[in-house]
Amino acid sequence: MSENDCLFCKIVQGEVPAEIVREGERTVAFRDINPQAPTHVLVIPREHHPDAASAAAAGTGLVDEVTREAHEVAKAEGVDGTGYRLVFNTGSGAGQTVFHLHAHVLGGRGLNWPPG
Ligand code: IU
Repeated sequence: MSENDCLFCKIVQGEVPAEIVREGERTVAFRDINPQAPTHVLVIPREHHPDAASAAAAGTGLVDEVTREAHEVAKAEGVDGTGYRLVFNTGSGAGQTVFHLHAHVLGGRGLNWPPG
């Protein structure tokens, strides 16, 4: 499943460039173009789902898979030991701007709580 005009579908299809750090059968991980931490990688499913909630509700198993891949990225980036933050912005009020499920993997610096 892909959607016209979905930027992340275009990254999956190689139509928009991205610095890919990891690829799985059902997922792709690439560096965020506007990094908010020394490690800031986005993990997305190849299949288009607008957000984590809708992918979970569809019973795709993709939220689990994205989460597993995010942990592999954290290990590869060397931030699993100190800790990292996994964020699924869900809805525009929470700051979601790209409506294709993605997990932000943030690490490599101290992260405050609560987030802004
Ligand atoms: P958000 O959770 O939907 O706000 O996250 C979208 C992220 O996608 C955001 O951090 C952007 O910097 C990032 N991004 C990107 O990595 N490449 C792009 O071409 C675009 C956005 I547009």
